[in-house]
Amino acid sequence: MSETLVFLPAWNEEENLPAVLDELQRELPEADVLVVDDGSIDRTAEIARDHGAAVISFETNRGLPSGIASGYEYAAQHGYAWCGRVDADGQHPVSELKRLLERVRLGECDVAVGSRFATGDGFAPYRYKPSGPRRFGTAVLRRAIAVPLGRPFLDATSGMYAVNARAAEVLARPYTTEAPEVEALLRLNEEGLRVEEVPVDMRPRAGGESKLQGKKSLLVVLTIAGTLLAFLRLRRHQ
Ligand SMILES: Nc1nc2c(ncn2[C@@H]2O[C@H](COP(=O)(O)OP(=O)(O)OP(=O)(O)O)[C@@H](O)[C@H]2O)c(=O)[nH]1
Ligand SMILES: [Mg+2]
Repeated sequence: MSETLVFLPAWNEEENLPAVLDELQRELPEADVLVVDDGSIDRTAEIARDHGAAVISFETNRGLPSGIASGYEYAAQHGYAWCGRVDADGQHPVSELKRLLERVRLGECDVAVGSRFATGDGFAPYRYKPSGPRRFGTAVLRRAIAVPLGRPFLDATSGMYAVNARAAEVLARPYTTEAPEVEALLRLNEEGLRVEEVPVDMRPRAGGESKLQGKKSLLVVLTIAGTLLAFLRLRRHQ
């Protein structure tokens, strides 16, 4: 068994998964790979197995928050020292995850989050432009999240993570909102874990459909706002 697990939440990603799993094999051959197949009705699970990945399959779609918790839970239960998460749609270059994992392995932080919006180290500002309504959501979230964290955090919905065992345990607890990454940052902050936002490049989704469209994206923005409000109210009453 390897010391590192990389997991991918996946829902009907047969189109993108082969390239992502090949890239993982090429760039991070030492890592074990887990695909959390969330009620997919395509060949997601089969492709994952054919590529030698471990697979957790849910009968029906439980939603991304469950998929994320399951990935970290698997890492914690199997005693992995390090755990990475990338999307199954090809947006997260494995070479970038590798850099995040290195920082965590060196003990520079407990959690490294890949950021599209952070700058420095040769990563130019405005290199990634969210489209239409997402631009508004991103701007609001950026202002809101800085309040409970007590510091700026530019890409609070990024799913590209590298974490150590202690953080994996914290992230494995069930999520109560539709904004699991935002919830994760608040939780890590409460637990006093060191979270570093690391500039990375991300790619556009390679193929297939975004799971975050129309009504669903509005729901996410609303739950993010709700999560933050509930958090602030709770803190005021403590
Ligand atoms: N387990 C699980 N994974 C999901 C679910 N919805 C999306 N995912 C996966 O989560 C990752 C992110 O989903 P995307 O639809 O790409 O969301 P996004 O990256 O915010 O949106 P785009 O920029 O449009 O790609 C992908 O690997 C999806 O397959 C779900 O309900 N369950
Ligand atoms: Mg995506």
